[in-house]
Amino acid sequence: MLDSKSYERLGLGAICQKVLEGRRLDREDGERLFACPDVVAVGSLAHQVRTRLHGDTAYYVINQHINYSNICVNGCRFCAFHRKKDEEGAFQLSEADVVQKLKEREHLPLTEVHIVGGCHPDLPFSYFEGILGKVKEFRPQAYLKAFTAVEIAHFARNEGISTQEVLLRLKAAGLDMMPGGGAEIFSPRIRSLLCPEKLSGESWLNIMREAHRMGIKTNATMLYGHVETVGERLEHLMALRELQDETGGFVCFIPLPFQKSNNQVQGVAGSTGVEDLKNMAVSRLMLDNIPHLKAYWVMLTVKLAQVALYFGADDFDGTIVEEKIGHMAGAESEQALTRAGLERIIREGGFQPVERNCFFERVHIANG
Ligand code: V47
Repeated sequence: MLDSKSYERLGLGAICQKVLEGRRLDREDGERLFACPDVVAVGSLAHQVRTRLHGDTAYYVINQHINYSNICVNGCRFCAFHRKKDEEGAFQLSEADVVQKLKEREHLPLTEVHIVGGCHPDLPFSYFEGILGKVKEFRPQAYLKAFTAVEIAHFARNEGISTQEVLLRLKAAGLDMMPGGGAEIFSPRIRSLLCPEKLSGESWLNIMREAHRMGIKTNATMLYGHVETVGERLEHLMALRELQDETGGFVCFIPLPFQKSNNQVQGVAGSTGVEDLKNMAVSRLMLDNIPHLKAYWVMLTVKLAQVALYFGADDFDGTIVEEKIGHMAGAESEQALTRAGLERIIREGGFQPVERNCFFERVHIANG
């Protein structure tokens, strides 16, 4: 922490007081934090909260990402991953392909398999149930974190059933948790510019509410650093905070800095390192009821993600193995990290690495 005079001088005196007393920040506080030129001052407040919640622990997970298809009816302008059905580069994995991907990493002690894809026009719902079943069969010890709220709405529409029924059937097929993707920025202004075909922000929140009420925990994301305003970021964070007050179902928040290659968002420079760190810190400070904050190294780069552990983040995500969504959009990070690599980065950052599962329960490593 800086001395109180420094916070006063930066116009953060009242906010510092609230943080120390564990009181909730309002939108005006968020605006003041974003406007503060001293990223270290903002970060020090977030670090105070992070340390209160998690001490010097930094979590990681041994996981594998599997994208079952990039064929998508939505065509979001920021996305470099999606393809139309007959377009070059379009792919769709069979159950056998999914199992093959798992087999290739059989040696990894996975606790999480993260499965997402595009909104495919005509794959039957039984395909998704089938994939979950196969992954569970091959990896009975791993939790399945699969399908964003956007995919859930899409399955329901295609199949002519309710989103509740979709969730119930996926749960029966082995779904343990849902990832936080597809949230983008809830602002209707931004959605009409960047992803007009996609589920609205309000509907994304409604599906998460439904999942939480059914006992399905989820994560949440925010895509930033494109054409959104700071006010729109704050509205997004506060909408998540409000739903979390109601359901308590969000486990981890993941800010996703926009990657600018190979997509249709033109003339946007992307976020800078300081902006990424400030965004991380403000997220930690505003989201006082979401326990975990992920420094997603794929989008941030490994080096900045390491620094972000001092700006509010307590999680480093994991091994990942094969990542497509960020890398197809120009992410410069590695494709995968090893346990040793993750632990080294965390330790050299001055934190204690702790392996977790998708619910942030500690994993006890045999003979470890
Ligand atoms: O939903 C798409 C975003 C998300 C770009 O829940 C982009 O544990 C940046 O949600 N630049 C997928 N981002 C990633 C995601 C995620 C990752 C890791 C863990 C979890 C979790 C969730 O990536 C998409 C979309 O919001 N995205 N294009 C882009 N150009």
